[in-house]
Amino acid sequence: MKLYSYPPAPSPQRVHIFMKEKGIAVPTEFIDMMKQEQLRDEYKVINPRGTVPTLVLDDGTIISEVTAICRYFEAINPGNPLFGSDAKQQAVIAEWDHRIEMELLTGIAEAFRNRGEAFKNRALPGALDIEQISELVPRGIKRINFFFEILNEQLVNNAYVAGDSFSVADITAFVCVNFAGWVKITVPEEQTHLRRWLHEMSQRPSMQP
Ligand SMILES: N[C@@H](CCC(=O)N[C@@H](CS)C(=O)NCC(=O)O)C(=O)O
Repeated sequence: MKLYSYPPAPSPQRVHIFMKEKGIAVPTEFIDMMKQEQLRDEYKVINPRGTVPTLVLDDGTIISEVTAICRYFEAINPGNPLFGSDAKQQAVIAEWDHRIEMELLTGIAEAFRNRGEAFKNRALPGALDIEQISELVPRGIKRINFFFEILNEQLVNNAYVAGDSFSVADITAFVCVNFAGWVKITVPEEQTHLRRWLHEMSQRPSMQP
């Protein structure tokens, strides 16, 4: 098994935190996104999508979605389940994890990639060159601020994002809340529940930079 990764980027970060929480170590090759190594032909032979992370299994199977990689790790290391134990817990965790990806992560990506020279014609990650749409920047900012309010509300009566135990949804949310800082959005003073949770998450050994 081998992981291809660029740990400073949000998607790979989710996998690295997950692995630390589960106590999993996998040989890892560094793909330098600053040098656009994810778009080189040598890498695209491994993952034609041109994205990181990528997990290659011993039989050659390629897994290139964060959630799919984490699910694979969970299945082969079922102790300390991060996708939930019983049916209800699994559904609630899946709901929050998916919402955070679809509503918060995509909002941040909209705001981050649709401005600036660095992402000119690179408005989406991966192999498809696509032009920026400047109107997506304010839309993304609005989506981030809205979802921070949703998270703050959810954390009023819940210790963790998906209830009373730590889960993969906390990892996704933690990475996203920090990623929002890349577009200069931080948790406002008045969102005390989200701030409490963020502080607690940042104390976990797996979340250390
Ligand atoms: N759909 C993949 C996307 C992973 C992804 O977007 N990774 C980013 C790094 S955070 C990437 O590879 N970007 C390549 C690029 O910007 O060209 C997932 O959710 O795992």
